[in-house]
Amino acid sequence: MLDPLLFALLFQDPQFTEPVRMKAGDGLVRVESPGWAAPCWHDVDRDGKKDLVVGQFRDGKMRLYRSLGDGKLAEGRWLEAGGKVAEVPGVW
Ligand SMILES: [Ca+2]
Repeated sequence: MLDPLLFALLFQDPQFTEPVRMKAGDGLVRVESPGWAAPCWHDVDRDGKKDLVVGQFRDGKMRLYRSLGDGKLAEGRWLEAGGKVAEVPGVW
């Protein structure tokens, strides 16, 4: 017997909305070359609202867009750890 969720995924046509350019502050959410941004939602500042974290492959840095609520994001800034821009080791 199939799990009801698996059944729904297998036998329903996926429904997608039109893509939109996400805004943050006065600009757009951007990724840097060469891409592979792997965006994800996580409540980085633990205020109960999920923030957008967008990585960049070069230097392993991540840009943080804090959620302001109501679908709005603050201008992006590099994610920091210990007062420095955080970098994921082992990335170009
Ligand atoms: Ca947050």
